[in-house]
Amino acid sequence: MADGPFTSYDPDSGPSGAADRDAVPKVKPYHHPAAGWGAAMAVGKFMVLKEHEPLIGTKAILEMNHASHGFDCPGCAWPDATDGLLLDVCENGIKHVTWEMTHKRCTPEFFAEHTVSELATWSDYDLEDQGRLTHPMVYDAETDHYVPISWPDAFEMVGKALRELPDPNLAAFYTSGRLGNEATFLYQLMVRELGTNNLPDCSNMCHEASGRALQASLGTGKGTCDIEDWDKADALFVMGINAASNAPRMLTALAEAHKRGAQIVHVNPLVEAGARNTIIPHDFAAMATFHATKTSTMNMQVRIGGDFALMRGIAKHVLEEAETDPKALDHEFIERYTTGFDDYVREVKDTTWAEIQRQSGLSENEIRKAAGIYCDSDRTVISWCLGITQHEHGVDTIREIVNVLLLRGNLGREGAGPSPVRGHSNVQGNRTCGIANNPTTEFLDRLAQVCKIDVPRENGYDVVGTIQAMQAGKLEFFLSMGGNFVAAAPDSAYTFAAFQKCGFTVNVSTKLNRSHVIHGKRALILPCIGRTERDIQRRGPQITSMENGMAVVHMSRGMKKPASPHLLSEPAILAGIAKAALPETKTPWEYYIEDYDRIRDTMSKVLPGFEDYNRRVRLPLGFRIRQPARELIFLTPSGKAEFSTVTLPDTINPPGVLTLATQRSHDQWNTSIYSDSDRYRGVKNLRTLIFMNEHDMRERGLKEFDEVDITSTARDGSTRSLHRYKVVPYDIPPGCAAGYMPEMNVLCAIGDFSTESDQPLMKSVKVTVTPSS
Ligand SMILES: Nc1nc2c(c(=O)[nH]1)N[C@H]1C(S)=C(S)[C@@H](COP(=O)(O)OP(=O)(O)OC[C@H]3O[C@@H](n4cnc5c(=O)[nH]c(N)nc54)[C@H](O)[C@@H]3O)O[C@H]1N2
Ligand SMILES: Nc1nc2c(c(=O)[nH]1)N[C@H]1C(S)=C(S)[C@@H](COP(=O)(O)OP(=O)(O)OC[C@H]3O[C@@H](n4cnc5c(=O)[nH]c(N)nc54)[C@H](O)[C@@H]3O)O[C@H]1N2
Ligand SMILES: [Mo]
Repeated sequence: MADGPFTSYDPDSGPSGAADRDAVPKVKPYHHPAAGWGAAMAVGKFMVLKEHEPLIGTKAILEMNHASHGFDCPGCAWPDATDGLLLDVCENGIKHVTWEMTHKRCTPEFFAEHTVSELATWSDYDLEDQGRLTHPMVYDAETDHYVPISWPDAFEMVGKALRELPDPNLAAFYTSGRLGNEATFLYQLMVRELGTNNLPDCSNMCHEASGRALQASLGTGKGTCDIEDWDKADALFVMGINAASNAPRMLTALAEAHKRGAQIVHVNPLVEAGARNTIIPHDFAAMATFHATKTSTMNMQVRIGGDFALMRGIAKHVLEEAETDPKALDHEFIERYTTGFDDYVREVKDTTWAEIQRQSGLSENEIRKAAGIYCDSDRTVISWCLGITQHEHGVDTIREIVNVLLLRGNLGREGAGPSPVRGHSNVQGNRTCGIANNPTTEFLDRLAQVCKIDVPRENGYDVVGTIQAMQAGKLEFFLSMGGNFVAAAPDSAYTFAAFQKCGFTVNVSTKLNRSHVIHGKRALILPCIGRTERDIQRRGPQITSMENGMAVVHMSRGMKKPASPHLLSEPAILAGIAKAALPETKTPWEYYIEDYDRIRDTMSKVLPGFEDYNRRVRLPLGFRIRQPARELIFLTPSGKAEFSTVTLPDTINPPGVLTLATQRSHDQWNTSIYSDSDRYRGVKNLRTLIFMNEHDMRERGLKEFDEVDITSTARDGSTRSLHRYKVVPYDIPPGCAAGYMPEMNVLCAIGDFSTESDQPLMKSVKVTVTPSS
C-alpha cells in the first residue's frame, strides 16, 4: 500500500494489482495449450487458496450455464452450448463466480477502522479483496468514514436529492453490463420518469462502434450470427480479441471448427494464446490425455489500427479475382440486397497495394493469402472485439468488414455473417431493454404509451459526456448500477477530479472499489445480491434474465444464500429509490417487485421480440430475438444493405511515437484484479509494464525490465505520464506497444474519443517511451 493519496498508477503511488513488493517479476514465453491443465490448476489454486470456496464453489459451478436451470455465468457474453451439454464453463468464468462467492466480508467494522482518505491510497486489488459488502453505508464527511445507514434512510436520502434537483438533467445514471433485464427495464423507466436520458453505460467504451456500424450498414445494431453459424462456417476470422482470456468458451468453437477442417484466421498484433492451440475447456477426457486441438490456421500480426487496411486489401483481391472468376462475387446477392456497390468498387480500385501494406503492416502476399481463404470459403463468419472498436476509425473498419462480407453474400444464411463478441454478460440486454443515452423515437413512444409516463426526448450524456459535465459543474447527482465508473473511464486524474466535484455519488455494488473511495461530496454504497445468490421476494423465489452476445435471452436463477442478510436485489433497490424520488409516480413499483413476472409482462408490451416473455424465458435454451438483417430485411434508409465508401485513412505515427493498446491481462476482470500475473503472455508478478517490439527497444537503448516513463500526447497537445514502468520485449509489430487497463487509463485523454462512435481511443494511445531518470 502506498503512503500518499492515490494520484496515478505509478508503481509507487497505488498500483491496481496485488502489489506484493517482494514478488520478483518474471517473463517467460508460454508454450502450453490454452485452457487445459494450466487453467484447471489456476482454478483450483484460486478457489482453495484465495477464496476458500472448494465445496460450495464446486456445487455452484455445476449449476452454472446449465441449459434448464442454474444461473448465467457472469463472466462474459459468449453463448452457452446448445447441444444438450450440461456444463459449459471455463477457467475465467469459474474465477469470476468464485470472486463473487468469496467468504470474505467488508463490514461496518472494516469501515470504522479505516478513513476513506486512507482507503483512497489502497490498490484496486486491496479494495476488492475485502470481500462482499454487507451493509448500506453513507459517507460521513466529519469523520471521513463510511458509516451504516438503514435502507429506508438511504432511499429517502437519494429520493430527496432527486426530488430537489431543479432539473433532472443534473443527474446521470450509469449501467455496467451485468445488470439483468428486469432491473434494467425498471432502471430506465425510473430515469425517464424522472425526465432525463442521461444513461451512460459501459457499451460507450466497448461496442458502441459495432452498434453504429451495423445499424448504418444493415439496419440492426447487433451481429446476425448465432453459435450454430460458428459451428457451420468454412472460414472464421477472429479479429482483435484475446479469446483465451476474455471469451474462453470460444476456444471450444474454434477447436471444433479446426477439427472439421475449417480455416481460422486470427488478426491481432499479438499472437494470443487462443490463436495457437487449446484443450477444450470442458472436455475432461482431452484434459486427461493432454490432447490439444489447434485453434488457428493463420495468424496475421496486423499493425494496431491497421485492420481497415487489411479488410480493404481483402476486398481488393476479391474484386481482382472477379475479373477472371465470375464466382468470386455473389452478383445476385449484390444486385438484390445491396446498394452502393459501384461506388465502393471505385474506392477500392483507388486504394493502392502500397498504401494497404503501409497501413496494415502486412505484406501483399499475406493479405492475398487471407483473401484466398475468404474466396475459397462458401460460408464465412467475421468476428471482432475491442481491438477493432476502440479506435478513431472503429465504425469505418466494421463497415469495411461488412463490405467484405457483402461481396460474397455472407449474410442471412447459415454459417455466415458479422459476429461482434460482446463483453459483459448482459451488456447487449441492457441496450435491448432501454439503456441508451440516445434512444429511438419508436422505443420512447412505446414506453410512454405502455407505462403511461411523459418521456424526455432530448439525448442525454454518454460516459465521456457525463465526466465532462461533472467537470463543468453540470452534474449534481450520479448513480451507478454496478461497475467501477472512475477506474474504467479514461483519463484517471481528470475523471477522479470530476467525480469529486459531483454533489452526490451513489454506487450499487457487490464489492468495494475505486468509485467508492473517490466520491462526491455526499456518497452512498448500496450493497446488492449477486447473480449466484437466491432472490426471494414477497411471492417467492425470483428468476432474472440476460441476453447473450448472440441475441439469445435466457433465464438465470441464483442458488446461494446471499452474502449478508442486509442485501437487497437490484430491482428492489431501484424500486426503493424510485418510490422515494417520484412521489407522484403511477408506476406500481411495489407490485413489480413482489413478482418479477409482472415486470416481464410489461416488458413484453414495450419491447419488440419479447412477446410471451414469461413463458419463453423459461424454455430450456431461452429464445432468440428476431434479427431482421438475418432474414435479409434491412431497416436502412434504402431498405438494402449499404456498402460504405470511405477513403482509407492514414493512421501512421510520426517517428518516435508508438501506438499503445491498453488491454486486459489473463488474471483480471476489467477493474477487478485477481493477481499480477498474465499466464498466457508468460508474465508473473508484474502489471506495471509495457510490451514493446525489440527493434523499438533497441532504438531507445532499452533492455528487458528497464524502467521507462511513458508519455501520451493528446489531440489537444496535452500530455499525461506514467513513470517507472518495466519494458517487456514482445512479439508485436514495430511502432506498436501494449499494456494493462485500468492502470494505463491515466494516459487516455478525456477528449480523445472517436468522432465516429464517441468511444474513448483505448487501443490507440499515442506515446513516447523514455528511460526513467
Ligand atoms: N476474463 C475476462 N473476461 C472478460 C473481461 C475481462 O476483463 N476478463 N472483460 C469483458 C469485457 S467487458 C469485454 S468488452 C471483453 C473484452 O475482450 P477483448 O477485446 O479481448 O479485450 P482486451 O483485453 O482489451 O483485448 C483486446 C485484444 O485486441 C488486440 N488488439 C489491440 N489493438 C488491436 C488492433 O488495432 N487490431 C487488432 N486486430 N487487434 C488489436 C489485443 O492484442 C488483444 O488481444 O471481454 C469480456 N470478458
Ligand atoms: N484503458 C481501457 N479502459 C477500459 C477498457 C479498455 O479496454 N481499456 N475497457 C472498457 C470496457 S470494454 C468496459 S466494459 C469497462 C468496464 O467498466 P465497468 O463495468 O464499470 O467495471 P467493472 O470492472 O466490470 O466493475 C467491477 C465492479 O462491479 C461491481 N459488481 C460486480 N458484480 C456486480 C453485480 O452483480 N451487481 C452490481 N450492482 N455490481 C456488481 C463490483 O462492485 C466491482 O467492483 O471498462 C472500460 N475501460
Ligand atoms: Mo466491455
